[in-house]
Amino acid sequence: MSTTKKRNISILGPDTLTGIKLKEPATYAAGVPAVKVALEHAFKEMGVLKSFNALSQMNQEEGFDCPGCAWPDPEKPSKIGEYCENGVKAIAEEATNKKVNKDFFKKYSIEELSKWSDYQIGKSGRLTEPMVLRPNSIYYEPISWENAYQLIAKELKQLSSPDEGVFYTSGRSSNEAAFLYGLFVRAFGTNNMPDCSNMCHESSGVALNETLGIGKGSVKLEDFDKAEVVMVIGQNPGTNHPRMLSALQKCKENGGKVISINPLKEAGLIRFKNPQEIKGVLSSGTALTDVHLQVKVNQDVSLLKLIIKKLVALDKDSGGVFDHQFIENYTNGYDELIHDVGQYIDKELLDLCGVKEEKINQVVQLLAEKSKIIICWAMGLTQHKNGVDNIKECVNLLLLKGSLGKLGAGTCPVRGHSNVQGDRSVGIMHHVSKELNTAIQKTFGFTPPDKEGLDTVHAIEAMHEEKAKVFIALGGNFLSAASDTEYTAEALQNCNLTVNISTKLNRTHLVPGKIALILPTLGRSELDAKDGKSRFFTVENSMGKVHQSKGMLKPASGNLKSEPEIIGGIADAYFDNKHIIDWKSLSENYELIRKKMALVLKGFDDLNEKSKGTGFYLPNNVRELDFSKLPGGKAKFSICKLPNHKLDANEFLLMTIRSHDQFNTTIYGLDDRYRGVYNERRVVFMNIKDMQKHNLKKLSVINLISSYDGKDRKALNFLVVPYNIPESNLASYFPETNVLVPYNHYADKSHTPISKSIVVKIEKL
Ligand SMILES: Nc1nc2c(c(=O)[nH]1)N[C@H]1C(S)=C(S)[C@@H](COP(=O)(O)OP(=O)(O)OC[C@H]3O[C@@H](n4cnc5c(=O)[nH]c(N)nc54)[C@H](O)[C@@H]3O)O[C@H]1N2
Ligand SMILES: Nc1nc2c(c(=O)[nH]1)N[C@H]1C(S)=C(S)[C@@H](COP(=O)(O)OP(=O)(O)OC[C@H]3O[C@@H](n4cnc5c(=O)[nH]c(N)nc54)[C@H](O)[C@@H]3O)O[C@H]1N2
Ligand code: SF4
Ligand SMILES: [Mo]
Repeated sequence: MSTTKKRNISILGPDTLTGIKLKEPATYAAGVPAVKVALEHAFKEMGVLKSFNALSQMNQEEGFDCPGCAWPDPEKPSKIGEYCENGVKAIAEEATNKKVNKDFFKKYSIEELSKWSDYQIGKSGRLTEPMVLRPNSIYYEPISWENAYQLIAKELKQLSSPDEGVFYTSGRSSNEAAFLYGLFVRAFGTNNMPDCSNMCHESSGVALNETLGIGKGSVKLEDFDKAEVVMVIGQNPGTNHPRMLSALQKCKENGGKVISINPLKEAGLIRFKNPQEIKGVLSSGTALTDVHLQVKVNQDVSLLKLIIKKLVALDKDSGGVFDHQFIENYTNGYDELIHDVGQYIDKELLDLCGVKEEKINQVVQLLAEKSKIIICWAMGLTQHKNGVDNIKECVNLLLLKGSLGKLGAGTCPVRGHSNVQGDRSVGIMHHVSKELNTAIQKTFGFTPPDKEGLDTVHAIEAMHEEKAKVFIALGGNFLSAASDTEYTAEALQNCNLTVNISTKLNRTHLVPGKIALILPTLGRSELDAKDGKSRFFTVENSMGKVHQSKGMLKPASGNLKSEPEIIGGIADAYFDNKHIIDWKSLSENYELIRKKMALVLKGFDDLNEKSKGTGFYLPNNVRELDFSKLPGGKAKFSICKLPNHKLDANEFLLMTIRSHDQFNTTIYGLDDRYRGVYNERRVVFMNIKDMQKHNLKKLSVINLISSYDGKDRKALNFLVVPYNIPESNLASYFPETNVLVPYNHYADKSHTPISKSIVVKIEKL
């Protein structure tokens, strides 16, 4: 356990083992066990009545949007229930009856709490009132809202430049809150708006913007019904987007094929027993994957290049494989792409990707014959040094096949947090958008800054170097989510003030700046009322559809404020109530915020009305095949390089992934049911041949060590679990392994940390 000098805090928490039980990995997802586990979580946290009350409103038209992932709801949500096991866990976690109040903080110092596991910390309950940690103190104490706002205002005013402030956002915030936050940060005078998406789909945003002119996906939910082929690459939907399995099921029932590309054979992609259907409970369910390509970690470009190369050969031989009309009309760079793939040798690509050629040929045959192709991906592609190229290679394939702008085809980056896409659409970004700045200037009468801001990795660096001194977070758990935990902890502790607007206690609260504030906020399932009238807000799902969400549960405490109100309070205090914007009135009136959003943001006109009912889609140029924003007015083929991993005999590539029982840094439980691991998180999945080579047995205990730029980083005490994973690859859970990710190693262009391909050695205990 590492500690800090200033306060005796454990940065990483305990590394003790919790009593593992292993079973065979599951061969299907959902079914009866999912319903059972979901209800257990719900009843334990919320009690029976509140559980049924909450679940009957979740993802329903007049209810609240699931606080889990960003997968869209169907046009007509099922009245029986439109949610999955992990959606239930998400709501149970938010609507828990347990409370973290002033008595809790009086009893436990942050030094003591920091020795608790993330699981224990998260299970403590909901935050109920604003708390402050004074200089050198180790106990949070209550503070009034007004004094908290004044304290923030004082610290912000003391900065020698607005660029010494860092304003983080996590993807659970509503559009209204995020818009107001972005507006305040710009009015304050900086673009330092790191976002959780910097660690997530930033590589997708960069790749899609450069090639197709929009940083979002192009498919809608109904495209899955019509798709002939769905490729799921670097994504584990059974755990992270469970209702996507229903979409894949429909695709299969309509004759479509599913190809999965993943170093692991994830249960959710093998077979699905839909718990919403009687047959899903009673029968053996629907087989999902037709061909699984067990690619080595971060060799997707090698694999895709080989697939494309084989398709080029087929197209030359017999024709009809590529959509030449589409290529001619809508793309640039075809000849260069064909020339590029021609330079590679099949055998070399084959060795690199580690997939059997016969399987690749099956996929090539499928792709050759079909043209309605969807490619879905998530963190398995984005969190590598060449994350952007991984996605560009997928776009290459879709462009060759003309699989864009038509029903049943397109790009599908599957988003993480339920409103991460919306937050970006309404202005959370460290980049400067001239268009947005002009619209803000016109609508609000102040000039936003035009200097690029800091993204997540650079914000950490700036805080570490004491160039940034105040850190404010609208949601999230920055310390545990970011790379290089110990370095990030030093960065946060260097700050004069750290502020977290949160629903639940997490480790970031326990690794504070000199002064720290916790500002508790309403969860999205809770009734948000003003003067006796309930308010709704809007969110955007993974497919660009904006709709309303209205909480109805009794708030965890009478002393919570909504996110917009908190932002309004901070802004009002900072500007001494003398700004061109009346922050207080604006922050309390969501209808007014939406009116302003409609004036500033493209596609949001008439937001108040349009967001009602099932909502509306934002404009998407790929759906219209309009590439006029790109050079030459056409979509772009890309030349992608192969990743360069030369591992020594004792080195591995480690991917840090999610277990079935967590939402990012929130640990729901200690089981990873689909992978057969129970009651333990400190595990490392390893190929049996590697175990033999390194003289390891099942459940041997090892340390993981990464060495970058001459610095060793260690994660201690992991149990070896023999698993069907390619040789020289390892998998382990985050956030426990984040300590291994060097803060200064990230994807080219997108700056997403390399959390899926960390070079590590192992140390036997
Ligand atoms: N229940 C639950 N739901 C969630 C989350 C959660 O933590 N829990 N998190 C949310 C968030 S913020 C996000 S971003 C998404 C994340 O959703 P995912 O991206 O599905 O999450 P990960 O667990 O990171 O899984 C990545 C998958 O990629 C594979 N993979 C890793 N490296 C490679 C590679 O090099 N190539 C290929 N082809 N595959 C690879 C892994 O084996 C794993 O199956 O889920 C969201 N939904
Ligand atoms: N090694 C490694 N690191 C990773 C990843 C990985 O795959 N591997 N994945 C990365 C990804 S994809 C992401 S998105 C980031 C996630 O990074 P974050 O978004 O920062 O982390 P979360 O764990 O989602 O944040 C959870 C906290 O959010 C707060 N919260 C929950 N709901 C609300 C709400 O409605 N409002 C407010 N204000 N607060 C709320 C709660 O206090 C809770 O403790 O982590 C990244 N880190
Ligand atoms: S798929 Fe995602 S959004 Fe839908 S219920 Fe499950 S966790 Fe919630
Ligand atoms: Mo994410």
